[in-house]
Amino acid sequence: MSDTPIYVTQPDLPPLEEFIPYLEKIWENKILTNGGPFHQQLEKALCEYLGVEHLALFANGTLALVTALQALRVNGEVITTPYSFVATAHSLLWNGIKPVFVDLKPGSFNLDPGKIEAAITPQTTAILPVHCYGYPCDVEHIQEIADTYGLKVIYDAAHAFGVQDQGGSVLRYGDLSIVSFHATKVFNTFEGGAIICPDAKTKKRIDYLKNFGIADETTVIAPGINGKMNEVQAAMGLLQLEHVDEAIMRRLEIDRLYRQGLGGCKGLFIPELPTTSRHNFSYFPVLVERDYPLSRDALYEALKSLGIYSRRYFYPLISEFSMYRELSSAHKGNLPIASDMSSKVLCLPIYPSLSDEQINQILVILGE
Ligand code: T4K
Repeated sequence: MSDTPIYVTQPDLPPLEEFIPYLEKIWENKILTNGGPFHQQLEKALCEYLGVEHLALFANGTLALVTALQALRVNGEVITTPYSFVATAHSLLWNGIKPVFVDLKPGSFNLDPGKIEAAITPQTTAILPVHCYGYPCDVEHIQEIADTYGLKVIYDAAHAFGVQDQGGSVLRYGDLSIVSFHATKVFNTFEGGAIICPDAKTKKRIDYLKNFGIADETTVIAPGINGKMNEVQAAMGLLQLEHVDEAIMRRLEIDRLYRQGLGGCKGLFIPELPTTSRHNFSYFPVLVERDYPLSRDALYEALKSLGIYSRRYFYPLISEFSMYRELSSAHKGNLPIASDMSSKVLCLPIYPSLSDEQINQILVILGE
């Protein structure tokens, strides 16, 4: 039994005394939100860190997704994955768009581009794939289909902060990408998120849309939402940026310890790391196969009874929730790979303050 609960993740918090000067500055300025100085600094700092040119901060990743779809005037039907957090498909419903679920590529956590074309109808206007656990999608194939059919591509890159391929940040793909800075993410601002945009013109439109659509004191260009990140969140982001590389290094070490420890464990399949030039180790998914002594759910419960809170990300599939399951694309027969993955996956605890001792404890239980 673990003395202190071990969660699937724990926020990486910088020393409190380092945060106080930021708070003092906010108290001094009395600018709390609406694109204040820390907000502006963080947008600049994140562009530099991520190697992207334009980025608009948001209060959370979901509002960023909702606004990204609005900004590109996406409507009708959008092709997306059922294997994600509900926010992915919810952002479509919030825009009055019909989600069309397409299955995963065998052996992957991401949309199968080979199955996208068959799901396109005259109503399809965009594709909304997810770089699940920070594993990049087959971006070239997806873009090829989008170009052929004249579709927009918006990446839900909520898990992909800091992930790079040979050409740089994976956030540069598609028409827009969104990231999440939620407390459970590699880089957190308590709650937070951002849209990565290709040019200044698009960023300007997005900046209006996240502030009710207000362009100036007398002009409102669209029914925008209130999606603004506040100054406390932005200050947290600036401070977190100083520590995030160290945090990712520790995550890498934990990933290695798990891989070494679980390598010979019969019935547990450990997916290979992506072939990216930089991964962020945001999650540690394992697949509990039939020849493991316990079922996936029994293992989840056994860990829980010992104070270890793994998570079944992503079970159930989004397509199984009541607001989606009547859609024809939500039928289980349409999604065999995603259904299989969802029935086997277990995400083990991974976060910088997880100690070697705690990891050993988890390894012993899994190997018993
Ligand atoms: N797209 C994708 C693909 C996403 O995964 C997400 C979010 C979004 C879009 C939307 O982005 P945001 O709007 O959230 O920025 C969590 C997160 O709430 C959610 O952000 C995340 N995905 C999802 C995968 O995981 P839950 O319901 O599992 O979170 P919760 O509260 O159960 O937290 C998990 C564990 O983390 C807890 O057992 C303890 C620990 N924890 C959590 C919080 C909030 C802490 O130690 N401290 C904390 O403050 O959804």
